[in-house]
Amino acid sequence: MSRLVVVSNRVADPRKAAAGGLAVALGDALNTAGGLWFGWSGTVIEGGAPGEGELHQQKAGTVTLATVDLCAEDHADYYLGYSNSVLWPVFHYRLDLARFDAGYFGAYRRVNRLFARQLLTLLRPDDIIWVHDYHLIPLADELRALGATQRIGFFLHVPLPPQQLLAAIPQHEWLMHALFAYDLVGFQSEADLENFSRYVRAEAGAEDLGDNYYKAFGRTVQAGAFPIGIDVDEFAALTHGKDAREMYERMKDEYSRRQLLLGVERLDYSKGLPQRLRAFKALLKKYPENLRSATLIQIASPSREAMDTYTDLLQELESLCGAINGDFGELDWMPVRYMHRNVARKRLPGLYRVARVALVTPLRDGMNLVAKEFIAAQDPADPGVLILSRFAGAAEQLKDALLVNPYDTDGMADTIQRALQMPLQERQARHQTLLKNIREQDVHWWRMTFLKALGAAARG
Ligand code: GDG
Repeated sequence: MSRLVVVSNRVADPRKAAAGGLAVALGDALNTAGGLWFGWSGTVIEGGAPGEGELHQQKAGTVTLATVDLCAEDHADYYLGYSNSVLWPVFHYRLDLARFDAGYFGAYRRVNRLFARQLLTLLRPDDIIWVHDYHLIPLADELRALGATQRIGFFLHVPLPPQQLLAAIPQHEWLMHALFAYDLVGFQSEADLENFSRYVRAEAGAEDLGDNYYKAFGRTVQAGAFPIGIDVDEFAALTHGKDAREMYERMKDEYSRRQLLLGVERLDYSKGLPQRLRAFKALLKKYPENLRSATLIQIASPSREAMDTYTDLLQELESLCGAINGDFGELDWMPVRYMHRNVARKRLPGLYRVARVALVTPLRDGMNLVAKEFIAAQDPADPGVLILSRFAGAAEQLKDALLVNPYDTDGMADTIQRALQMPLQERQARHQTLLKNIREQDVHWWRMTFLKALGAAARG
């Protein structure tokens, strides 16, 4: 059995319950065959040399965690710069927020080269390598240049924008060319796959060989949509755990008389937070029966705080929440409870379960796992309602959610009202289908489908 090598910008110990996300998703697969997880250590070395970084290795059960430090300049230009000031905004359709600084691209190449060089020393001939996300698009190309012949797959966790947007990145051709060094490229949704197919045909004259194989730049690659899921059973178990139950009991008393709406995400401009608050305000205006009753708890966990775009958003949110509470609040009721903090993962399901409505309304999202976690945490006998943006990858699968356009403030207010008034029978029926959706395509399905396709991909 081949060893699995996972490469992602950040590495986590898959044994730690607090890890969540990718760590939970890949933990099993890595554990099974004694895998290797490689990435940035999270350490920034002040005054270190660009393109250089020490390699550290540590055992976490059967898994080896191998990490590389970055110098301050590489962290600024590769991570905050090219990855999060160019690729993140453009891939989320936000050209207005992108900063095409001259130094960023050089650092992106340099760090990918550094990672390739360090990773190569750890590789075995029959390893299967799975590279994750936009920070590492050129990694396979760099590995190939050093002679690596292993199977290498890539999964993009964020959306791939349409050709005309992608083409705004000065190095768009270089990036897409680099994708052809993989044996398999996976996207979250059919829409992303369609954008890839259109781009490579229009910009690179790619030949469509059928079965999602494309030939361009003298190379062949297979592409596919592999929507990521959650571990439904693990999340259900968390929901019935002590911490989540405590959270549920505590909140239930307070909200038995009120209707709780909930938003949970990293504080990020892709998540549509100001739009959501405006829709909530419109709800209170248009449907005054919700005054003194509907309460929105918004958890916005801190993210990328070193960046101006994120601090600007923070200020905008604080001012919007303050204005709504000032205009509509009463001495014994505040419409918005906003928390710019992280809630412990073990407690999160308790909050999901007490909510009558979840507002998952990003302007763009690769998938969105909060939507799936919310479904998994509900009581099937009395489930809450999921309001989901049509622009989240998850909307392709979760058709029984109430789908909204987050730019349509009034439309969103009407949908919230509908959710608050939805009869029990309809809530149960919708939840049943949604639960089936997230069970059928859960995280194990995602991982196995991707790895099976990678193992079977024709070598080009
Ligand atoms: C990227 C893509 C894609 C959030 N706040 C807290 C907290 N979280 C956890 C959630 C969930 C995870 O973080 C967020 O995952 P999402 O999928 O919603 O969003 P991104 O972080 O943007 O992830 C996304 C994903 O990759 C996977 O491919 O779905 O589209 O953008 O698990 O629960 N966890 C805790 N406290 C918080 O306050 N503990």
